[in-house]
Amino acid sequence: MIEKTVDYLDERILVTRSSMPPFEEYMEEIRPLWETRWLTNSGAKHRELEAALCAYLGVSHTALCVNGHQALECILETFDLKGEVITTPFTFVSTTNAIVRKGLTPVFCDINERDFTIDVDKLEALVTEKTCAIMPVHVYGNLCDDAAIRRIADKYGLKVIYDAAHAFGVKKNGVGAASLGDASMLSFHATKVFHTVEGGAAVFHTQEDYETCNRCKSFGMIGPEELAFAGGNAKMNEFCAAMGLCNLRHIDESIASRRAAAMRYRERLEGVVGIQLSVEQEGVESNYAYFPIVVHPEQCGHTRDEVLQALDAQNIGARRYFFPLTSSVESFGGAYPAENTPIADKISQRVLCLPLYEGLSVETADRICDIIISLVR
Ligand code: T4K
Repeated sequence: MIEKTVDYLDERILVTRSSMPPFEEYMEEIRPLWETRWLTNSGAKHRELEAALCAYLGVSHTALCVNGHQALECILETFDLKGEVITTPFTFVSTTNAIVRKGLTPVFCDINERDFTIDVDKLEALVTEKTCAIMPVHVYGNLCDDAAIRRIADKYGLKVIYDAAHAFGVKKNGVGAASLGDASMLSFHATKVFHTVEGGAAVFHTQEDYETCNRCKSFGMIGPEELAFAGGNAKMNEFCAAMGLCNLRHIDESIASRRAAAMRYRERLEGVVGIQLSVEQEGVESNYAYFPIVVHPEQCGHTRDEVLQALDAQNIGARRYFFPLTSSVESFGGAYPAENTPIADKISQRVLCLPLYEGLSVETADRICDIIISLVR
C-alpha cells in the first residue's frame, strides 16, 4: 500500500514544479556565508539581488521581502492607507487578505472574460469618497489595462498597487510590468516563474517609498536603537537571496522552456469546442506563468470538474486556480454575493490551470491535451 502511494507520487504530473539551478552553482553562491556568517538583515546577497532585479526588471527600487504576501502588506503600510481598496475576487486569497489584515475594506470589482483581469468599465462606479487605492491583479501574467486604471486613479487621487505575483518579467511594448502603478508586488514563491524558495518584492518609483518600506519590513526601526513606528518583520534572508541570484542567471532559458509547452497546449487546444483559452494580449511578452483553460459545459457537454477528474484519473494534477472567489470566505458573512461579480463567478466555476513548468515536455503536454480532447469531443 505504501509502495503504491510512493509510485503514484513519483509518476504524477503536478500543476507546477520548482525550477532549480545546478546544485554546484548554488553551493558556490552560499559558500561566502560560511566565512562572513552574515545570514540576514540586508546582507551582501540581499543587496546584490536587489540591484540585479532592478536591472532585469527595468525598475529603480526593489525591496526584497520574505514572501509576496508580506511585500503586499508592506506596500499598504508604506502608503499608510485608510478606507476602501478596489480589487478583484478572482485571485489567490493573499490579495484580499493583505487588504483586510491592514484594516482596509475590500470593494470587489468584476473581471473581464478575455484575460480575467479587472474590468475597467465597471471600476469607476465603485469609487466612493472612502476609496484610497486600486489593487488590480495581473492574473496568470496577463496585464491589466494600466492606462484606463491610471486615468481613473488620477481623477480621484487614488494609489494604484499591482498584485504582480504572476507577472515577473512580463513586458508590454518593451515596458516591464513591475514598473506600472505606484507600486507592484512580486512573488518569488517556489511555484513561481522566478523564485527564491520563499520570497517576494515591493517595487517602488521613489527612494522615499523604498526606505519607508525597508522600515516596514524591519520592525519600523530607523537605526539600531531608534524606532519610527511598530513595524513587522518581513526581511529576506541570505540563503533565499542566493537562490534568487542563481535562478536569475537561468531565467530566460526557463521562460523559453515554459513557452514551448504553452505553445503546444495552444496549438492543440485552440478551436476545441467548449474550451476557451486566455487571449494572447497584443504587444505583451508573456512569462508563461500559468496555462488556464475555461471549460464551457453547455458547449462541450462536460464541466470543469469532470475535466479535472479525467486528468486526475491519469495522474495529472491540474488545479482550480482560482476557486472559490476570495470574496466568498465565511468571515465576510455573505457581504459580497457572487452575483455582484458575475464574470469572476463564472470563470472561477469553470477555470482549470494545466501543468506548466520548466522542462515540461511537448510529449507530456500532448498527453494532457489528448485526455481533454478525447473527453470533450
Ligand atoms: N497574489 C497572488 C495572485 C498569488 O498567486 C500569490 C501566491 C500571492 C499573492 C502570494 O505570494 P506568496 O506570499 O506566496 O509569495 C501556491 C503558492 O503557495 C502561492 O505562492 C501561489 N500564489 C498560489 C497560486 O499557489 P498552493 O496551495 O497551490 O501550493 P501547493 O503547495 O499546492 O503547490 C502547488 C504545486 O507546486 C505542487 O503540486 C507542486 C509544486 N511545488 C510546490 C512546492 C511547495 C513545487 O514544485 N515545489 C514546492 O516547493 O499555493
